[in-house]
Amino acid sequence: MLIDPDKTSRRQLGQALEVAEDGLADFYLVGGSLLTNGTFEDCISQLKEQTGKPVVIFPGGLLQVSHHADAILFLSLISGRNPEMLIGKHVQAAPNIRRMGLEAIPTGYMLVDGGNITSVQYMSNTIPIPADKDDIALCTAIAGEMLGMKLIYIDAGSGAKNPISSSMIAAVRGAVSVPIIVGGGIRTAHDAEQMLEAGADVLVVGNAAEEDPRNLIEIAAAVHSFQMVKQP
Ligand code: 1GP
Repeated sequence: MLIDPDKTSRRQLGQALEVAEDGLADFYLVGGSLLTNGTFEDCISQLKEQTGKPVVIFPGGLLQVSHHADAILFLSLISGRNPEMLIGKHVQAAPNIRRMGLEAIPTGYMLVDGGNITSVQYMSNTIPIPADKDDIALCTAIAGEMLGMKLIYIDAGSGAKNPISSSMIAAVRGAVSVPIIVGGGIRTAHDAEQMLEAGADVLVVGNAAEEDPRNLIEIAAAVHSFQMVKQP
């Protein structure tokens, strides 16, 4: 479950957590492309108080670091050609992350066109991979793996109209051996099943859970029943 601290008050977070824990979310990602409320640190602390599940930062910017978290996705935006997002911000963030003792997980982040301009596209000043260009996605993922990325995150962006296609996930799955995270616009258990069948290892759900917690429960149930069948 992705939690955007700006959209989630303390009370809302408490309620969301109850549902997420009942619905068996496996872990929490926290972050956003643009955070303005100054509640990031509080949000992480509250999560750590109320759940035993991993709390992982999905940073949209340099200020999104906290020693309370379990780890941070150390994202390099490999689908883009903005040097700041490829390495620049990392140089600035690295000493801070090291000092905090926060686990940094090297993640090749690939932004894919989800049918609308998302905050991450605008804020990162990068062009997403066209949704029908599976070959570009798979070559980008291979390059990411060769560069040492431990995860590939294929994201259509928060609130994407169209989630990542099964064919793109399958193409990337066939090309890399590291785990694949997929997110952006996942709304139903059916979306989830198709993505898992195609080879996704982790699904990230934000908006659909905010809109109706039952969505998260259904999606989590689909993920866990898939795991039971495929990896009993
Ligand atoms: C965005 O992948 C996440 O980076 C989640 O997207 O909010 O559309 O579920 P949604």
